[in-house]
Formats: sequence, structure tokens, C-alpha cells
Amino acid sequence: MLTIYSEQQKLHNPAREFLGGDLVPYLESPKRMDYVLEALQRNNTGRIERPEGFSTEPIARVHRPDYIAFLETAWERWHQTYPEADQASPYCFPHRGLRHVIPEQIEGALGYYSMDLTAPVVEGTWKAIRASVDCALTAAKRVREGEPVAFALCRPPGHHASVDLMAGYCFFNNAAVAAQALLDKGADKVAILDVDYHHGHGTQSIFYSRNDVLFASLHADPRQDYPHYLGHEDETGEGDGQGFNLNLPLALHVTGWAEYRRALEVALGRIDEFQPDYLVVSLGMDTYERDPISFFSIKTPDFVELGHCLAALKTPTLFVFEGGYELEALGNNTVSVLEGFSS
Ligand code: SP5
Ligand code: ZN
Repeated sequence: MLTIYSEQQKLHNPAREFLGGDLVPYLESPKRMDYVLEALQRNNTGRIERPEGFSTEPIARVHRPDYIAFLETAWERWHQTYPEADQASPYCFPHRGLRHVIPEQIEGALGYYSMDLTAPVVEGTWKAIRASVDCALTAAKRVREGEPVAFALCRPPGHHASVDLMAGYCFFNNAAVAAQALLDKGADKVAILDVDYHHGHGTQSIFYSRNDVLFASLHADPRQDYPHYLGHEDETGEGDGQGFNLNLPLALHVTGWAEYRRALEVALGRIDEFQPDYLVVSLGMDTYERDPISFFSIKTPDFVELGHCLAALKTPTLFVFEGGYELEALGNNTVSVLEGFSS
């Protein structure tokens, strides 16, 4: 299987994140790339190519122009205010009862464009998030040109990013930008299946009122885990998008492959009925039994099965890498999905 990957993605390398009331080493680390690359090479999974460089135009089809412009200069502005700091994080947000007026001052602006504290901006963030989108767009282009399937090894991930908000390690929504690009180049319908442990609330919100993109997601019940405030079963779309959003929340601690597979069949059935021109898979590997922040118990061989089930849709497919934090198993688990798809 063709993989698209860029070393530039490693330039986003924050030292710390907030977790459990403490600052801990940043889980979404550039090392994740190395583990996946190593496994791809060891298993001869296929060609690994560099992405093409795209302009911000396809990003602006999904994200608000002022959000894109903010991200481009956020580090520079932070650095001017805090010359000693190695990362920028917001501390204050335009919550209920407050006005959504974009502040001039960087800390206020950073809170305006952030849902939470888990997407810190550092010096290399802009270059890395552009490279990550380039990987998704290049892989989408290859599939459009006839490649039956491609893997965009994206980092930072994207599915928590919405039109104008960063969140959960995500800045630009790689899967959403790729899906929109496929539509803009002539596709009528694209399905996005999100199998990351966390609900892809950014992707859901981007396409919530549209019927040309079906969003289906299997994830930890938001009553029990991040992103906490979206991802419930009764979110089914609105306006033209009514019926084109499918959430299958699953309970923590009791979801193994048998339970997961039953929900997967429901999602695949809906996608099959939708008859998309392309399938975009938001491929998070944090459903794994030993993931440090997650509570499902999917095992390595189950990931082969997952790939196999996805292939049954017989639809040109783009895999876009999302979460997954158990480094030792991350490579094998990722390759397991890709090989299950191809075998
Ligand atoms: C792309 C992606 O997977 N983003 C996930 C961001 C999750 N960040 C919040 C995690 C909060 C986890 N609480 C877990 C308690 C562990 N003991
Ligand atoms: Zn996740």
C-alpha cells in the first residue's frame, strides 16, 4: 500500500501537556511516526513517498481564513510576549455568557481559537500542520488518480479540529480537508469513517449540515471520556445533513472486539447504503488494549479483522492517521489494519 509521509511533521514537538492536573510529557510525540515507519518498512507494506506541497486554498475550503492566518503567526506573537517560553497554551476561553469578539492580545486570541489546553503551539507547529495536510491531500490525489487505497501518515492528527478551533492534539482537520478536496475534484459523495477511540467531533461539526459527506464514528461514550461534549447517539445531522451523521458511542472497560465489531457492522451497513465514491478512514489506533489514555480492549489481531471489514466496502479508500499512544505496539497495529485491508 502506498504511504505518504513527511519528516517536516516532526517539527511540531511540544514538551508538555496538561493531564490529571499535572504537566506531563506530550503524548502525541514525533516518535509515533518512527514506530509506524519502522513497521511499514519491516513488513514491506509498500512505497513511502513525500507529499506534494499544496497552497492554503484547499485548507480554506474547510477552515475559516482568520483561523488559518492566526495559526501562521501564533508562535511569533507568543514568542514576543513570552521570549523564554517553549510552548503556547491558552488559559481562558469565551465560555457561556461571554462575547465571541476576537481579542487583539495573543493569549485572548489563543483561547478564542482553542477548545481546550491539549493543542499547544510551538515554533515548528505551522510547518508541521501544513505538511500533515499535504500528506492527506497527496494521498487523496493518488487515490483520485486510480490508486485503490493510500495511507496518509499524518501528524499532528486532525479529527478534533473544527472550522475555527484547535483541540485534542489537532490543528487542521486532515481527513476533512482531504474529503472536501475529493468533492471539489468531482466526487459526488464521500464517507468518513472514524475509528479513533475519541469521537471525531471536529469532523462531525464541519459536515453536520451536509448530505454529500456521511460521517460515521465508533468511539468512547462522551459521557465517559474526551471530547466530553459531543459524540452522542442522538446527533444525527441537521438541515440537509439530517440522517448523514452516525454516532456509535461505546462503553469504557467493556468494549472488546465482539462489541466493537457489532457497531462496526452498523456503520458499514450505513456507508454501503450511502454508496460513496470514496471512503476516508480516520485511523486512530488508540482503541488498543494497552493504550495509555484509553479504555477499550482491541488486540493486535483484531486490527487485521478491522482492515478486512473495511475492504469489504470495495470503495477507493484513503486512510488518514489520527491518534494512538502506545508506542511499542503502534507500528504493528497500524500495519495490521493496512495488511488486513489489502489481503
Ligand atoms: C487525536 C487524539 O486521539 N486526541 C486525543 C486527545 C485526548 N486528550 C485528552 C485525554 C484525557 C484522558 N483522560 C484519561 C485518563 C487516563 N488515566
Ligand atoms: Zn484519539
